[in-house]
Amino acid sequence: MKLVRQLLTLIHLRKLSFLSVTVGIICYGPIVSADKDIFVKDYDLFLGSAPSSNEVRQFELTATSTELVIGNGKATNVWAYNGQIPGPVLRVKQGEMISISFKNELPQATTIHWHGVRVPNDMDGVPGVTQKPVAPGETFQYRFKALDSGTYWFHPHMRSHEQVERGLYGVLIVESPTDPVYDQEWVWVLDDWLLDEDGAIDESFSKRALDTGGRLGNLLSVNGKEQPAYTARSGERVRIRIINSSNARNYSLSFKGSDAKIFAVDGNITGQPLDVDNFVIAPGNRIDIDLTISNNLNASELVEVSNTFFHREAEDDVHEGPAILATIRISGKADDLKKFPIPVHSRIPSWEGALETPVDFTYHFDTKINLGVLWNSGPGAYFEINGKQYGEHEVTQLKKHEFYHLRFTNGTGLYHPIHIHGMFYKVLSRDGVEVNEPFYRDTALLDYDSSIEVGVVPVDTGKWMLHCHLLEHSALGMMTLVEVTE
Ligand SMILES: [Cu+2]
Repeated sequence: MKLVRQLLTLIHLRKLSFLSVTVGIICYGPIVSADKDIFVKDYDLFLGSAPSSNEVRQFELTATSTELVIGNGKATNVWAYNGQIPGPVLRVKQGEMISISFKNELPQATTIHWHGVRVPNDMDGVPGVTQKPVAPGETFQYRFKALDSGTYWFHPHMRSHEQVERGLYGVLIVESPTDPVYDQEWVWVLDDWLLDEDGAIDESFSKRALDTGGRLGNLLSVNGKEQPAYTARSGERVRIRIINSSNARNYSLSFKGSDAKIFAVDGNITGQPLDVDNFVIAPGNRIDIDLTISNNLNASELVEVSNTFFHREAEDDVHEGPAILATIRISGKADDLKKFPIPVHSRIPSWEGALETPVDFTYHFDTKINLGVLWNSGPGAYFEINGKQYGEHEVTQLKKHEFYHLRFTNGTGLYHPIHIHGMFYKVLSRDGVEVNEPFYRDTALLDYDSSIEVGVVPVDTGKWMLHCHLLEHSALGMMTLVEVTE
């Protein structure tokens, strides 16, 4: 085994690339097949395995309609898990079994999707594919092992554009035995709300009424609060788990006056710390931040956390809420400084040469104007993948433990955050230019009129969704399925 591993490492380092090219020429075969096997092995090493545990963690979740104050305004009718926004933080240890008794007390059928979590296919919460919708008054038992540590979230996968927007989302945190201990840990769920003058949720949820650019709210919130205030001492190290639960809004964050580094994306620890400033947190994305509060700050000074992402389709300033998302007030000086290094993942596969492998599947994201709208038939536009709406596609067939090179192209002048259920992928290129993201993700932003290529190794069998996580687009058809078989 050791010899095999050494050989693989050698090929991996491309010391044998000349040899493989020669073999390729002699055999007239594809010269990349050997590399793909290594991609798969490296990916398995990256995933590793969860510590074993006999612990079963029980939770109860009830989706209800209730009254809550959103932002700092008046109470309004919302839909929420356990009557709170965000829903409860479910915190477990890697390797533990999670068992959730779910009850639907909404006026609509619903499901729960565990976003980014590798679950058995029948626990994935996709109605009509992995389970029956949970009708009003009904219950459903979700049960799965926490295979991967990190920051995840859960939300309905039925009429998500309405149910998520009304407040149905919660956080799943899977702790790793190797997580460093920070002075503080904060969980921030970012959302924007489209409220009317009375502070009530704008009710344009019919397909005809949907904003094809995506619903951008006029009130930005962190955990349902407008510009919440946190406190920390100068010199403190804070872990912030950030989740973008917005239907359509992208965020980029600035931590003025302090040092903030991203060390996990979509739950996965990165191969190196990343700058937070230019990282786009698209709908569905999560990042974990290592924040060191500057030592130069004095008591009562403020660190402002702002959103700097500008949506090109924002029509007027009603669509652009306040840029400041939260403030951190300095309450004094930390006595002792935490010195541990920012966590890094030491086994991020380089997948060198992945971009040169043939593209296995292309997904073209586009929109079609519905001319029939003039005669009152359906919404004004449909959103399609490869010219078809959800339900019209042939399911893409993938084999477990094979490497696939996927290409996504955007025929629209709109954003499409691409989410694939049940697997993590690595971005290989943007607009044909190779990029080396030192991490895996489950959601990536496909920008206006652009393309991205990704590499992926599915390891869990079943039918998995591949869709736009801009929830108005998925509602209007921009979803398809892949099926992973042995
Ligand atoms: Cu989209």
